[in-house]
Amino acid sequence: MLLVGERINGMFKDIGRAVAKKDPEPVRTWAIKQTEAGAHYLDVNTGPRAEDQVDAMKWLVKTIQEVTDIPLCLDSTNYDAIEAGLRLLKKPGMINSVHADREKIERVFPMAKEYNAKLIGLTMDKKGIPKDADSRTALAMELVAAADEFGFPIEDLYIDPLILPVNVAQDHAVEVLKTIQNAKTLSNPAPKTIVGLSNVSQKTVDRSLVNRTFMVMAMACGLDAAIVDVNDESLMDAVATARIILNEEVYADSYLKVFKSKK
Ligand code: THG
Repeated sequence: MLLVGERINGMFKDIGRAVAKKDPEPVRTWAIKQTEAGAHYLDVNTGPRAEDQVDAMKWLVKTIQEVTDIPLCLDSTNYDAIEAGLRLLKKPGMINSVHADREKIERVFPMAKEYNAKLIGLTMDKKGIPKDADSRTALAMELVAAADEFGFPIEDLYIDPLILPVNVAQDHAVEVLKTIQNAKTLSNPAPKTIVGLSNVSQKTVDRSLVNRTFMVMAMACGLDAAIVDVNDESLMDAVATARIILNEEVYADSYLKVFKSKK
């Protein structure tokens, strides 16, 4: 399970403010905290309010790389900001994200290939996010076909079926789970799958419980990666336990300790 730390995102007030004022402290703190908690990548999102997205992305990437060696997942709808970030990366990173939309595909797949980056492909197009699993899977197939067309390694493509808050889009969650299963049938080798986990719990009363419950269900459907709150210990314990139950890790009474020591 590849875990991407979600916390360096302008959506959070402290990070939004840090980006606006170019105050490195909150960014450094969260880069270190997430690295220590076992993140494999860090999501980097300037937030919608940053005036100059290119400049904000460059500043974030530099600031983070001063305190951690783990690779970065550049999260933006502004491809110039993503490319500016890619140029500064010390290690091959991840692009978050491309839509199943011809114009975006033609811009992003060649860029991902050039910078040797992994790529997240969202199952949405100009019409938005479809509800049912079959429509989401059809968009995933367009992304798989694009990988083939542009000579992009399919195992570096992460299909994201876009989980939505369960309090307002309750009928989507089960469709997302089916899409995760379907993605594995699209090609051989198959693309990987990822979700932005915390979306599912937005504005619910016990976010951590909703997050970890959906997480283990998605893992049972074959999920490969997730953008998560790596500092949520109950989530990390659930991930470790799900790996045991799915027989991906050998059981020992000390398995939680083992999982933590691998960080
Ligand atoms: N797929 C992909 N990328 C993504 C998402 C996705 N990137 C962003 C997001 N979704 C995943 N990251 C987060 C980060 C924070 C929250 C949810 C998802 C979140 N934030 C608090 C909130 O909105 O309530 C912020 C409030 C605060 O504490 O300041 O929930 O799906 N590819």
